[in-house]
Amino acid sequence: MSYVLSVMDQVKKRNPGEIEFHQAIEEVLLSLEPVIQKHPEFAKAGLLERFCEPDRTIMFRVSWVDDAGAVQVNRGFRVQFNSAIGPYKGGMRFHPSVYLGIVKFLGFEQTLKNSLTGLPIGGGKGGSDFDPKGKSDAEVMRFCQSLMSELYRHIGQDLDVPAGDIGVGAREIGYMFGQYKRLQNAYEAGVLTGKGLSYGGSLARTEATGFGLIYFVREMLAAHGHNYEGKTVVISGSGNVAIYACQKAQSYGAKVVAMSDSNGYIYDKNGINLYTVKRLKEVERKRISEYVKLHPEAEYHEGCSNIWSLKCDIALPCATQNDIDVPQAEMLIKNGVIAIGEGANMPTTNDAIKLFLEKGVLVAPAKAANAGGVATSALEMSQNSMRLSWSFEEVDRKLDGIMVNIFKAAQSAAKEYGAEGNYVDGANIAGFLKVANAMMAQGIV
Ligand code: NDP
Ligand code: 2IT
Repeated sequence: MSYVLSVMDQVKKRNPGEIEFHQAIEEVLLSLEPVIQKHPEFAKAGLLERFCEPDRTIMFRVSWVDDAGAVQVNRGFRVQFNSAIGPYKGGMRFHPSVYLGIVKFLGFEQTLKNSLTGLPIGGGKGGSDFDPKGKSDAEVMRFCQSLMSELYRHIGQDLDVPAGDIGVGAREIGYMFGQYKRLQNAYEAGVLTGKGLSYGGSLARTEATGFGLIYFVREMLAAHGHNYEGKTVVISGSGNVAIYACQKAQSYGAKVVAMSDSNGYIYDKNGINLYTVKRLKEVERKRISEYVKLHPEAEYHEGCSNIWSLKCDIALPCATQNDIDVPQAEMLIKNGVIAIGEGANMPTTNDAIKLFLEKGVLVAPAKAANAGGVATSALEMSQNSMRLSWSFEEVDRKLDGIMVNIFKAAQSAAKEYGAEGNYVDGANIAGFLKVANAMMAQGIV
C-alpha cells in the first residue's frame, strides 16, 4: 500500500463514523500522490499523519435558558487544526447537523484554504449543534454568551480567531465579541472577524466570500475563453455567500435564475430580484418561498436538490456540503453546464467532481474559490492591528488581487504536477506545499 493510502486508512480507523472528515481527507490526499513521489522526505517526517491530525480538539457543554424558562443544553466545538503558518483561523457554524466530523472536515479544508490566500493564517473551525432558526434575539444572545464563557479561554488575536459560517452572521459575532470583551477585560478587536463596522469590522467582509467566488470563476472562465456576459447562473442557498455571489455575477452581466434555502428553490426566468431576496433573508429572516408572493411570475418548488435540474451555464453551490452528488451532476452535464464554482465548503461529492472533470466541466474548488471570505478576515485582522480602516474600494481591490493570485497558484501547480486544467488537484497541491514546507522547517511537533 502506498504511503498516501496507508495514511488514509489510518485516518478512517482513528476517526470512526466521521464521514465528512474521511471524504475531505480522501479528496486531498489522493491529489497529493505526485507531491509525495517528488518529496520522499515528507513521508520520512510523518508529514501526512501529522497533517491529518488536528493540533487540538475542544468540546464543551453550552447550557442556556430559553424564553420559556426551560434549560437547553448544546455542544460547542473548536478544532484547532494547524498553526504552521499562523494563528488558527476559521468560522463558527451553528446548525443542528454540527458534530465533530463536520467541524474536522471544515478545519482540515480551512488549513489548505488559508494557505492559498498567501496570508499568515493557520486553520481552525468551530461551531455548535444549536439551531438559530425560530429563536428570539434574546435566546441567541444568551446562547452566544454561554458558548463564549468557555470558548474565550481557548482563543485570542494571536492564538485562534473565529468568524462566521452557516448560522453565524453579524448578530452572533456581535454577541460573542461583547462577551469575550467582558471576560477578557481588554479590547482585543482582532479576536473575532466579521465584526460590525462600528467596532472593528472591515468594509467588504460581508460581501467578500461571494464576490471572491465570482472573481475566481471569472479567472477560470477567462483561461478557457469564456466570460459571464449573458450566461445563465443557478445558485443554491440564499445566505451570505449566495447573496453576494448573485450580486457580483449580475454586475458582470450574468442572469441568475434560481436560488434556494433548505426547504425549496425559486425559479425566476426574468432573473432573480436580489433586493427582494436580501430583504427576506437579511432583514426579515423568512423563507425563500415568500419570494413568489412579491414576484408572481416566479415559481417556487419544494425540495432544494432539484434546483440542479434547471438548465444553466454556471452552477454555484453556495449552501452546504454534499449538495451536488452524481445524479445532480448528471443533470447539470446533460443540460450543458460549463463551470461549477464552489461557494460552499465541499458542496460536491468526490464522485461528482470526478464526473465533471471527466466530462470537461470546469471546477472551481471550494478551498480556492471561497477563500475570499477568510482572506478578507485576515485583512480585517491587519486593520485591527494597525488601528485604522481601509475604504471599501481598497479592500475589494486587495480581495480581487488575492483571488487572481489563488487562481494562478492552482493553475500552475496543476500544470507542474501533470494535471493541467484540474484546479481541484492544483489547489490541493499549492495549499499543501506551503504548509508542508513550514512544518518541515519547524521539526517534529
Ligand atoms: P448562511 O447561514 O448565511 O446561509 C446558508 C444557506 O445555505 C441558507 O440559505 C441555508 O438555508 C442553506 N443551507 C444550510 N444548510 C443547509 C442544508 N443542510 N440543506 C440545504 N440548505 C442548507 O451561511 P453562509 O452563506 O455563510 O455559508 C454557506 C456556505 O458557504 C457554507 O458551506 C459555508 O461553510 C461556506 N462558506 C462561508 C463563508 C463565509 O464567509 N460566510 C466563507 C467560505 C465558505 P436555510 O436558511 O433554510 O437553512
Ligand atoms: O469557510 C470559511 O472560510 C469561513 N467560514 C470564513 C472563515 C473566516 O475566518 O473568515
